[in-house]
Amino acid sequence: MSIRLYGYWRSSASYRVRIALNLKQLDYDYCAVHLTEDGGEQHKEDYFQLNPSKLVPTFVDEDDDITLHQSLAIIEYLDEKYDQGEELIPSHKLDRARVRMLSQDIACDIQPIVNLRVLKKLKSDYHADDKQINAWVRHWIEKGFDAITKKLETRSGKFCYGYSLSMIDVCLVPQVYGALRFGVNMADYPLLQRLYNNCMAIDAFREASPENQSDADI
Ligand SMILES: N[C@@H](CCC(=O)N[C@@H](CS)C(=O)NCC(=O)O)C(=O)O
Repeated sequence: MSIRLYGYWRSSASYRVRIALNLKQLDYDYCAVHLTEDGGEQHKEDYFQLNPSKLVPTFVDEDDDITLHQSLAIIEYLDEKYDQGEELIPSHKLDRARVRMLSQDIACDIQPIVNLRVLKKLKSDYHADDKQINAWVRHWIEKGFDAITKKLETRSGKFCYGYSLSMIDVCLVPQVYGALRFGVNMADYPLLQRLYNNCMAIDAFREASPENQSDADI
């Protein structure tokens, strides 16, 4: 098995896949793609050949000649392929649908609106300043956090979906990291803060965190 993950330390989508790889107890090589230096390495020709979306992460399994994009698709693939480690997608179909629903509440309804390329467009074409950009990010994260708090009130236990880890926890932790970075007041989200803390007590989450990556620039 020879897995390579192309990612960026602060990218929440890359962070999701790093957590999943750790929870599945898989070794991998981390290839850093700098998203801001020199106009962004995601826009260079060699990375475009690997991922025409010009986004991270990209997952490569050389032994099986597999290249995958989209963090949730990668996580589901890993979970189906490898029995070892945590089961991230439940086997019962209704549980599975709910885990996907709550994961997508974060990965589809929050992160894409606050992604780097959206913020760059707000700046270049609509002349938003840093204060307005930060307010934009906080607004969409808070709207998303309000929604998932309500849904998790009836679903969570120690973790987002009851008492076992799932793909939702893998999505929540990077989104809380992003929220803290942009100044969301997590005191307004005690349930999410508690679930985040429970995950961060686990090595697989801590080792995947941005500040522990080889390309961390802090
Ligand atoms: N839906 C994609 C999102 C990928 C994505 O938005 N990646 C961001 C970092 S979190 C990125 O590469 N941004 C670069 C840019 O906006 O230029 C996934 O889940 O993998």
